[in-house]
Amino acid sequence: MPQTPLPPPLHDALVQILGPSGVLTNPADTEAFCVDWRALYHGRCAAVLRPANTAECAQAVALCHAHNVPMVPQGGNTSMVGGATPDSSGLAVVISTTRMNQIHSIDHADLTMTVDAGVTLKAAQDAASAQGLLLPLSISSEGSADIGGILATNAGGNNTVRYGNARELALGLEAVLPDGSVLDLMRKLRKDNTGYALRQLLVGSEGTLGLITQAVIQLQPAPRSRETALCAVENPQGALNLFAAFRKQDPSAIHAFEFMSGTSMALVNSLIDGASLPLEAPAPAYVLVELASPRADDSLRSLMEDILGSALEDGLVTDAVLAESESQRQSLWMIREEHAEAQKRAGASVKNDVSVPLAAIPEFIADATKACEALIPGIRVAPFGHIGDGNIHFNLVQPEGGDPAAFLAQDHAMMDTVAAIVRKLGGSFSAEHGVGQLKTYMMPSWRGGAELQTMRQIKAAIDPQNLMNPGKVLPPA
Ligand code: 2HG
Ligand code: ZN
Repeated sequence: MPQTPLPPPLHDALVQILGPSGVLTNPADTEAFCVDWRALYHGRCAAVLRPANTAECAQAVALCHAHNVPMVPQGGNTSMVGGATPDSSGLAVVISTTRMNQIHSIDHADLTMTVDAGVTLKAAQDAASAQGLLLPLSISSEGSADIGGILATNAGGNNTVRYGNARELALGLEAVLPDGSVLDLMRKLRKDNTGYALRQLLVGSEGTLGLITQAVIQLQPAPRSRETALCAVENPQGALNLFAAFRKQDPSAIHAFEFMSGTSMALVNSLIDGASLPLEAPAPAYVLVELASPRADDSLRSLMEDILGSALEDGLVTDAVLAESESQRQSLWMIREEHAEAQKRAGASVKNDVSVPLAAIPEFIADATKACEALIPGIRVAPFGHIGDGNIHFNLVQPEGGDPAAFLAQDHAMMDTVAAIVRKLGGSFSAEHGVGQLKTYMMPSWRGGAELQTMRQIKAAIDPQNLMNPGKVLPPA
């Protein structure tokens, strides 16, 4: 029996449209859709709907709209901020995009991919790569996160430093609006200056304005040369100086420039099977830098060696290893990609996905570390992230052997302590993970006045009944 049954006429009409396997109501089947990746939120739902295409999705949404049923869009369920988890009322339906999973076409003239929302980022990357192209967005959760989710949340990740966020890759978009109408913006145009940029309004709206069903994604020629290195540095300033050295020589060659603190790296080494530091000794901080180019010559190798050679001579870098094969490159990336998982295994953690101007990063990390250590003795401050974009995951892991619940009970105190420093330095309280439900409480003080008011007016115009992903992004009025 469903926890809160759908009205029978609605249930029957949904089964008619989606088929019996498209409407899950058994709690054993729906439970996984009601808990977020970090298990911070345990919601309930009346059903999980699994449309297989836009037409099914639009009809299901129109029915829910007519019955005043709240809808929670969900892709790979990898949100870090509870953005795809229903509340505890049990009244909402989750609309899962997993069955909308066709890659429709790859266009070599325009370098685009036309793809359904439920295709995982990894599957889309692989399809591009099989045709000599690159889908230039890479995130740790790419095996599960899907195209609809990465666009709805304007995901960032490891290649933002070169290609921008998901927003920059979305040439075209299709979405089902809260009343079931289909917004067809599936154009492939780089130049189209005709009215409000509605697709950009949908991108980053976290499912609160509509459910993204398809997209046209901008691709790039696949790199034919790549150089990847892991470097030990003394501190965040050292990482920034190294970034400046690469940027000065060839900014377009930098595909990724990632920072990892010694604390965070140590968690990966101790908690992730197969991870081991390929350097002489642990260091206070590390950088993973990747250069890439569609050229097949060896100029990247000499660029990497020249810059790292001087950096080692100057003492800016204290040790470094260059990947000599694709499998070594994968091992270096594995160490970086497993930071979130390692922190999850280390116990309860509080995530501060913040950004500040590049020059302010050392001051931010130093001040925020001091403040958090004063707030909770024994806390493990484990920052890492996309330092080339000014985006640090300033994550706080519970004291070893401490009580996870007691630690999490202080999450707002920790988040507010960090946010105060971020604010002083002109940064943002959420650089790439979005607002979801975790950070709605911060919106009035950070995005108040005309900014929040305009957001509320847009929401009210598109979703007057507040049915699409209610409780996310915007705090209660
Ligand atoms: C990453 O950069 C993800 O690996 C996850 O954004 C960050 O766990 C985190 O805080
Ligand atoms: Zn990240």
